[in-house]
Amino acid sequence: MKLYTNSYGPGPRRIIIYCALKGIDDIELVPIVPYKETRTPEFLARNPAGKIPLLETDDGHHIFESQCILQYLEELHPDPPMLRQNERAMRRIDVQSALINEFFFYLYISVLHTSPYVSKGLRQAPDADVALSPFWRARLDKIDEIMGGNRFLVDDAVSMPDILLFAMLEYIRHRFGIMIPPHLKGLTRWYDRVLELPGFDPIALPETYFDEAIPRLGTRY
Ligand SMILES: N[C@@H](CCC(=O)N[C@@H](CS)C(=O)NCC(=O)O)C(=O)O
Repeated sequence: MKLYTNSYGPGPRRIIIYCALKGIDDIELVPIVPYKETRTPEFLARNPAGKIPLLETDDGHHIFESQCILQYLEELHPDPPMLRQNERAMRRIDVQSALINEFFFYLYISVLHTSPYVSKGLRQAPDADVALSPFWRARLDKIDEIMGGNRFLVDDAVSMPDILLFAMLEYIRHRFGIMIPPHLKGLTRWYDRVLELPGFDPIALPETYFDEAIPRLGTRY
């Protein structure tokens, strides 16, 4: 199997974190530069959406969308289970996963319209952040509320939503200086708990990602 990927994008990081936690080390990694090598005719023939991560199976099928790749890998590597067998946990996994994807959708549009990192080539409308910020904040509040007193997002063991959300929060923290709002104490503790999981390596963004923007703009909550 081959994974077309990079080492730091939030989608790619989901797969990297999953494989580290599961001890999967037999997938060949093919490094891809996003927005460049993702737009070539060869790449688009493999993934019409032109995105990484992209998994090529041993029988030549292509699977894209990080969540779909994780579901496929989970079928091959069911232990320890990241998508639970019991009905109640499965429903919580579905709800948390849906909220996480909504959270990231709203947040990413906000960031696109406000971050100097992504301003090139886009006509930014900073009001988008004002309009959308309550939407992503509400999703994060709900994720925290559903987690309640559990150690992880669904129960006391790691499951797929932990991986889905962590990769997103890690990326926006390091790239855009957006932190977990401090009133979400459960999620704040959860973030540190994930960082301590065995096999887990923190993200390393390429040098080219750093400029003076975060020091200049400060972190946001
Ligand atoms: N929903 C997709 C998002 C993937 C995504 O946005 N990938 C970015 C890098 S993290 C990408 O490949 N961008 C390149 C492009 O748009 O050309 C997933 O979860 O896999």
